[in-house]
Amino acid sequence: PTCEEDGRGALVVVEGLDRAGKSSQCEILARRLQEMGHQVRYVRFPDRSTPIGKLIDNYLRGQSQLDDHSIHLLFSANRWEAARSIQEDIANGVSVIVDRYSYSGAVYSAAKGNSNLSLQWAWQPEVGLPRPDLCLFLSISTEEAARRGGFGVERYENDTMQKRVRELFLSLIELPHNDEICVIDAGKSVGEVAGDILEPVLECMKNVDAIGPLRKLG
Ligand code: ADP
Ligand code: FDM
Ligand code: MG
Repeated sequence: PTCEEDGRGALVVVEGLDRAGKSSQCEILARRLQEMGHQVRYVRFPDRSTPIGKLIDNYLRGQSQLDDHSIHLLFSANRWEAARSIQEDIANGVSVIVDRYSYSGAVYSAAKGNSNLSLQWAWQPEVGLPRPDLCLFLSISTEEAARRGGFGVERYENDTMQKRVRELFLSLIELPHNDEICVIDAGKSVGEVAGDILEPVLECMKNVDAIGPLRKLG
């Protein structure tokens, strides 16, 4: 028996720059919540395992070239194909921890220097997707992130891109409708960040039944 036997799960998204610590923190969070008796699923985007995800993976590894709008819509489609199962889990009392979501989707595409793709255009395909009950933005400077290891070979792993991504992330989280965003200082140690994250997540999980059913992104 778990505490959310009669209630729904929470949809918690973790966002941030490359090497902000998202994947490490998602794993720690999922494990801690499980140990506390909650039902949890950890999901990451892009989900490279589906047919759409394989197209994305090829693109990120530089194995294919795609129009900026086209790859953008594939990233969004990759979330839409997972939306139903996320909704079902949430309804069944399972909390879903998501590693990157619509914010990465809009921001990375709009950060591309050579595209005329606005943040506003990039957001549109996200409208109607399950809306996170809480978004944890792991905030880190590009310099600090770079110190955590050199850039890999994937697309977007370069200094110019990361700087633009950070600026766009910051402009997005300041929008008034994004009230569920919690900014976390990701420059601290792994353990400290994990501690800072746990508190707002537990608070959110306690409050989801007061929020009512899972909402949709607008
Ligand atoms: P992301 O998923 O955001 O790209 P990761 O969790 O994969 O980030 O972490 C990127 C790298 O930084 C890994 O080598 C990880 O061990 C290290 N790392 C993660 N969090 C911290 C931290 N708080 N302090 C120092 N190094 C960290
Ligand atoms: N990315 C990720 C996007 O450009 N759009 C998206 O919608 C998502 C979810 O893909 F550079 C980018 C961000 C990053 C790359 O990231 C894959 P991971 O977290 O290292 O797999
Ligand atoms: Mg990661």
